[in-house]
Amino acid sequence: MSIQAIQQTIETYNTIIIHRHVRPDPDALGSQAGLGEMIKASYPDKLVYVVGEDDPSLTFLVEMDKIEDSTFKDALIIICDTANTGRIDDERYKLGSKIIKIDHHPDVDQYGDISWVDTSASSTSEMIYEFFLQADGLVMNDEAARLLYGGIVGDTGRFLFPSTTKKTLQYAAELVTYNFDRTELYDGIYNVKDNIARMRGYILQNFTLDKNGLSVMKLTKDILQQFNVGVLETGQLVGTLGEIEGILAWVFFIEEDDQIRVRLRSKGPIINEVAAKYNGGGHPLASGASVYSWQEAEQVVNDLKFVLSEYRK
Ligand SMILES: [Mn+2]
Repeated sequence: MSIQAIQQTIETYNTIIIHRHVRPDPDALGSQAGLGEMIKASYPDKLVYVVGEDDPSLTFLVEMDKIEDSTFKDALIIICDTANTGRIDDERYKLGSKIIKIDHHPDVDQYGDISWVDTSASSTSEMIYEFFLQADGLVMNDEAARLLYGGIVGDTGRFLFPSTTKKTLQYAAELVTYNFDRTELYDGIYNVKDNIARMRGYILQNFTLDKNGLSVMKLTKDILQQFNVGVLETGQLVGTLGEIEGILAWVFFIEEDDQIRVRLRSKGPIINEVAAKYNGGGHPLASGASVYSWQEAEQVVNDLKFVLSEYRK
C-alpha cells in the first residue's frame, strides 16, 4: 500500500524537499511542515526542507527554508495538499529526482511517481498523522503535533465542517496530548486585523441573496483599496457569509491586477464543476477559479444560478 511505499522511498533519499500549494492555508503549511518535522525527528541524518513563499499572516505557524537550485538535484520531492501541478508553490519541484503526492482533494490532475490521495480525509494534515500511525517507527514531537493540529483545525473550520469524521476527532484528541499552546494557535489562525473586520462589515451590509439561495459579492480594486485589504488577505473574507440563513452557495469576485479571482463556497450544490470551467477547481463545496473580465464573472453567476435551480428541483 502507498504508505509503506512512501516510507521506503523517504528512507532511500538523503535530501527531502516538501512543497505545498500557492497562497497557503493552515492545512497546506501544517501538512508540509508537520511532515517535515516528523521526518527530521525520525531520521536525524537526513536534510529536510520546506519551500514556497511565506504568507506573512501565517508565519506564526512556520517559516519556509530558502534553498539553492542545486539542492534539488537528487532530492526526493513531496507535495502536500496540492491537487494540480499548476498550484505547486516553487516550480523547482521539477528539478527533483522523484515526486510523491499526498493530498485530499479530488484527484483530477494525477501526478507524482507515488500518489496517495484520500478524499475522505478532512485535511492533508489528518493524512500525515495517519502516515505517522501506519508507518513503521516514526517519531512524533510537539512541533509536528502543533502543525498537524493547526492544519486539521483550519481545514475543518474548528471541527465544524461535515468533512470532520470520527477519525478526525480521534487524531485531534491524540494530537492535543502533545505540548503546544492551543490558544496561541487559535489566535494565530482566527484573530483578524481591524481592516479585515471592517471589510467583513461591508460584506455583511452589501451581500445579495436571490430566490434560489445564491449570494454574489464583488470586491473591486476600489473597494479593496478603500478598506486597505491586500489580495492575500481576501482569503479571510470568504467565510463571512457562511452562517446566513437562506444562502446555499456564494461567490466572491476579487479584482486583482491581472485577473478576477473567484472564490466559491456551497452548503450542498456541487460547485467545483463550475470552477473547473473557469481555470480552477477544488473541493465539491469549496473551490476557486479565475476570470478575466466582469462579463466573464456574469457567466460564472449564470452557471451558478443554473446549478442552484437544478439542485432545488
Ligand atoms: Mn487541505
